[in-house]
Amino acid sequence: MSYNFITASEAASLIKDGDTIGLSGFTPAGTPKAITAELAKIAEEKHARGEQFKINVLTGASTGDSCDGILSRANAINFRAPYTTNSDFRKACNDGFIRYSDIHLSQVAQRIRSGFLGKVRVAILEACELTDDGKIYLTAGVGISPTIARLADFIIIELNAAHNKNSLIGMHDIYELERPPHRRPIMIEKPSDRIGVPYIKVDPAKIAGVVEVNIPDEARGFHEPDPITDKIGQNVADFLVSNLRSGIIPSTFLPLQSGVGNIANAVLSALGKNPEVPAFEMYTEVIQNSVIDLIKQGRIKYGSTCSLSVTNDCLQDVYDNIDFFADKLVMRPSEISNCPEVVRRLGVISMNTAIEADIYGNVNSTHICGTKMMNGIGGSGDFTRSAYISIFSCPSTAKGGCISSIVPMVSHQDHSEHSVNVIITEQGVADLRGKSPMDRAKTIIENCAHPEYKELLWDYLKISNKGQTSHSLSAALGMHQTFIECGDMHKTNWSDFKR
Ligand code: 0RQ
Repeated sequence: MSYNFITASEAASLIKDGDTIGLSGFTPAGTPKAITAELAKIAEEKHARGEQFKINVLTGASTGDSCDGILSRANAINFRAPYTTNSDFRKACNDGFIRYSDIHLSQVAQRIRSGFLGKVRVAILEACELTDDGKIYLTAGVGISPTIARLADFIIIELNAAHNKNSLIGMHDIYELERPPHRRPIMIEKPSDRIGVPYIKVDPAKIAGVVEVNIPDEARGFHEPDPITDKIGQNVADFLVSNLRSGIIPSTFLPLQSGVGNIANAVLSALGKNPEVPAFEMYTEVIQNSVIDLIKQGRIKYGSTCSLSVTNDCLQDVYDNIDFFADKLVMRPSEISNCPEVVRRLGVISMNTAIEADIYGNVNSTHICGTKMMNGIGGSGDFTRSAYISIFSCPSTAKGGCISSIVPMVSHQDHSEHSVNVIITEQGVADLRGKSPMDRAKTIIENCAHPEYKELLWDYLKISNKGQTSHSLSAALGMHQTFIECGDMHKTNWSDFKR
């Protein structure tokens, strides 16, 4: 191969203070790992000499510790978009050291293309194969790779031998959208439709260096299922079955999207076990272990995703059995995997997790007590707004019961009452479709709030000023304020808040 093979440290030295770098991948899956770690070392050395070194980082979604963790600890990030799950990053961002812009994941590539996020100088792509004529075959995640590869001044490849290229080649469907007004319809009519090519094609001269590595993905494990997540999963499955029986969901079922985490795993597992649910398809942004298990059992027929965000043994299982999986999986760029146009056309049922929901059906997915960023909106908005049925689930309480996840008014709003169809906790299901705000308040308090908080919420309605959406503006965040002051929402006393 005629490329310039360099070390990760040499590659990192090509990146200058103030540069914007774009990374391949989506979640830790498919994200480069070696060069960002070297960049952190450069930052630490420069900072020790009193020199400035900070970069801007654009990604598909979250990354692993070797990007967000290491770079945050080295105080090497100036600006970052669009989503992260790293606790060191979270702290640095909430402490004001990182400028973080939380963007709907389907919109990141478009915003880069349109110049909203400045100039991408370097694209770092993790690949399993690279050809002399500039074909780049990605690994376990796609994200914004096609766009940054085209727009960056130069590209660095992390050629990662930990991935099995013989299995991966052919699993991607790479297609980049045109800029308006030249954009054409996205011709996906079912999750398995392919519209692109299995590689990114660039001018080989643009590849400034190739770094050979052998580093497994930094996949996150999950907690063992617990009775609360299992009950939420069961409630979601029962709700979907009731909609199947009534004909709202057709007998062939509809494609599902599911967010990341334990609740998502529990929901899919409950659906998989339910004999009334026919084998179904996924049109989603991340595929977790539970989806791979259900594909093996024949319960999921097809998975369209942006990444295989699975544990390494699960990924190895896919690679080892690629003859079985090849016609059941496709990985797409995030602007296609999460595209509202396609979600609306396919009738996707979206299932995401809330931090809190209010009694009228507004959902906060991102901020703790209205101020501290948790992770970000991810793809939840891409799917929710355009879904055939949009579902949010969460445990009815957090922090040992001291926080009610059902509150009078959300302390930060990501998804509005206009987009949220159903709220589900371990307590039950609130179907908000076709209901007025007051109908919604009654069904959410009755079915989703924890019994310890129901009376408080009913009392809130009594002290509210009546209107289409009844509220007491001075008391609306009273449960949050009480938690901040006393550490327990149970102690809320509405008479403490002037009306
Ligand atoms: O904190 O870890 O300190 O105990 O939030 O909560 O219950 O473990 O649930 O890991 O599934 O995360 C919404 C954050 C849920 C996630 C959120 C505290 C709680 C705990 C985590 P501890 P759980 P999860 C797919 C689509 C938005 C983006 C999205 C998320 C921690 O699902 O980021 O859906 N979603 N993207 O104690 C204070 C509350 C709380 C609370 C929970 N009301 N107040 N703390 N917590 N509720 C992803 C992609 O797009 C790639």
